[in-house]
Amino acid sequence: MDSLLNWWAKSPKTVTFVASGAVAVCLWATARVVRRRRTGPRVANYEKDKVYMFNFPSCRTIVSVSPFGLKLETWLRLHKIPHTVTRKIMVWSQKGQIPFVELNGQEYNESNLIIAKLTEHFGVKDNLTDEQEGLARGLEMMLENQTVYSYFYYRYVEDVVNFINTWEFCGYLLRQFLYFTFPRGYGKKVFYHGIGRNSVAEMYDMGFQDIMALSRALGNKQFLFGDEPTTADCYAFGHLAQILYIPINYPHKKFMRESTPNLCEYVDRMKERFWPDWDKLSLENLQGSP
Ligand SMILES: N[C@@H](CCC(=O)N[C@@H](CS)C(=O)NCC(=O)O)C(=O)O
Repeated sequence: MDSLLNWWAKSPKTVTFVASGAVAVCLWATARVVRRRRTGPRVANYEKDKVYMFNFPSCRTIVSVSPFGLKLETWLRLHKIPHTVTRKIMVWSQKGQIPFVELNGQEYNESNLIIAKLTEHFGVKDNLTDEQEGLARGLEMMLENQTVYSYFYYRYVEDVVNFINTWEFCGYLLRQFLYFTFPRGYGKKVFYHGIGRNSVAEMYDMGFQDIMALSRALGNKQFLFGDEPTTADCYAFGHLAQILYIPINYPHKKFMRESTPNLCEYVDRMKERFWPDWDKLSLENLQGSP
């Protein structure tokens, strides 16, 4: 014990790093074992045709730091689908990601596949023309296959410490581990995606151009396709809310404020329309479990 304390006194950074690595490995191994052992649904006494969604805990200024989770929750609200949300860390889908849902004892994962499944199951529809459907698909894929990597690079690589500090649901040791691993993991991720082979300025500019395209598509309308919101608005809100509401200095936030004020008003409009309980939920769910 004494030698451990001596080691801590001599090199606190190394000890913190080794300890946080050990904690993270234990959490990861536990999550794997729990995932493998699970044979039935997480929610055993489920109500028929009720969606049980799993998402990250909240941060003070945003209900979910997962754009995919925020999109899906907003979509469930848009279509008034009966649901409850469990906000926890270390609860992963069978594919190892968040968000995911259970419906009638069956897991569905990957947010876009979940939306497709629930659209069919609940018979909900957006009432768009074929042309609008085509445009919506293009905007959704732009957001999820390019824009997201542009702003994720900032938060997971360039400003990871400030970003992770908004995650009150993570303990001290886990945060130390994430400061170290996220920039490396995301650096690789964007490199193999391809966008990361460009300079950082080019990567950000690609995100700006996407945001400008959304702003032009919105124009003076209330929502992307008119006076009523549709699924495409849930995608846009899920992502743009990350940029506007998380208190870090994304270059995309400055760009939006200076160049696309219509989008800033639109994000607030979506929040007001679907999230009257935003502040309450954000503050109520700050703690992860375990
Ligand atoms: N394409 C997935 C993306 C989900 C995703 O990337 N979720 C993140 C949280 S925002 C996650 O679970 N990351 C952990 C991992 O990928 O290992 C979806 O739309 O559901």
